Amino acid sequence: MANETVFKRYKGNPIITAAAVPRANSIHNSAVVEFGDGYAGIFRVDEIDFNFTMHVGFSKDGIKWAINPDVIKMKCDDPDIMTDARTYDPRLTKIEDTYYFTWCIDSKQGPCIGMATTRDFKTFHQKENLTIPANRNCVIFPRKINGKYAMYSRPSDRGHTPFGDMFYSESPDMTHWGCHRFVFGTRTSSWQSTKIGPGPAPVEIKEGWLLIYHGVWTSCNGYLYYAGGAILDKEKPWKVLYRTKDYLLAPTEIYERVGDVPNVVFASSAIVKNGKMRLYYGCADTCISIADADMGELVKFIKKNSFKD
Ligand code: BMA
Repeated sequence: MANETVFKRYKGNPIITAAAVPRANSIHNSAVVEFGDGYAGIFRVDEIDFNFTMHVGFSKDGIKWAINPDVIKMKCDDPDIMTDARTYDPRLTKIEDTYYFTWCIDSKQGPCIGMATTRDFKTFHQKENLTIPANRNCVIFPRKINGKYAMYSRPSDRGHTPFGDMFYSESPDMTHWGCHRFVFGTRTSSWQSTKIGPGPAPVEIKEGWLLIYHGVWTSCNGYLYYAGGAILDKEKPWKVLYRTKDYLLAPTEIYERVGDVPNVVFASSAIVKNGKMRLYYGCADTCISIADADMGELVKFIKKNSFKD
């Protein structure tokens, strides 16, 4: 085991593997929220024919999960909204009593961001896509900012995207998006030198918005994915207050190093409870693990390890 920063890995990692769903080749990069007296999640399942599907799951403790073998079927009132493409990388955000669920639609014109709402994790209503292609990384803020819904996203290309900066956008109605602002991009000579992208929904803290994001480095042997942390201004979340120079989590464990896409930790959900953050992250595009950090230590680490320039 390599050095750990403030995140401590759960000893029983990985907590979810392909064995959880019939026909799964892998289960990774997925979304989890608190729900009722336990947890609910939307899981990315890459099937054995390489169709990428999404499945609902429930858990009492957030560690042992029952994942529905059936693919989520969404209701959609508008036949012009695309519903038949491969789907991947879900994220979940609760705003008031509604869960907003975004994912990447693998459209013929390139990846773009789809969105649906649910209140009960039984019925899902698909709405307008949040972005045009190409964009495969999007997360919605848990409350309106200055009266508008808000999101971070990372425009991309149709392939494996050897670049990527993050942008902030706002909307009065979750359909029409504008006021796009650059947030931050890559840093040379770093684990975040190829591309960066938003991870779990931003968490509101005293100092601003705490964001866990992924950073990618291209080695002589391909991409490696890491997790970093940033704190952004509360009223103007495109303004960076702190952003980690050191990574928070790196692919060091065998289940993070070995898999369908080696050397990946991909943080996609965070549950903050009792002063702790539990991160759910995809490992090597094969399985899901968790790691916990004390919120006070996490904030301290981000502030202390921030770039000075
Ligand atoms: C995400 C997805 C995956 C990819 C991954 C690394 O953006 O596009 O398919 O392999 O990054 O986990």
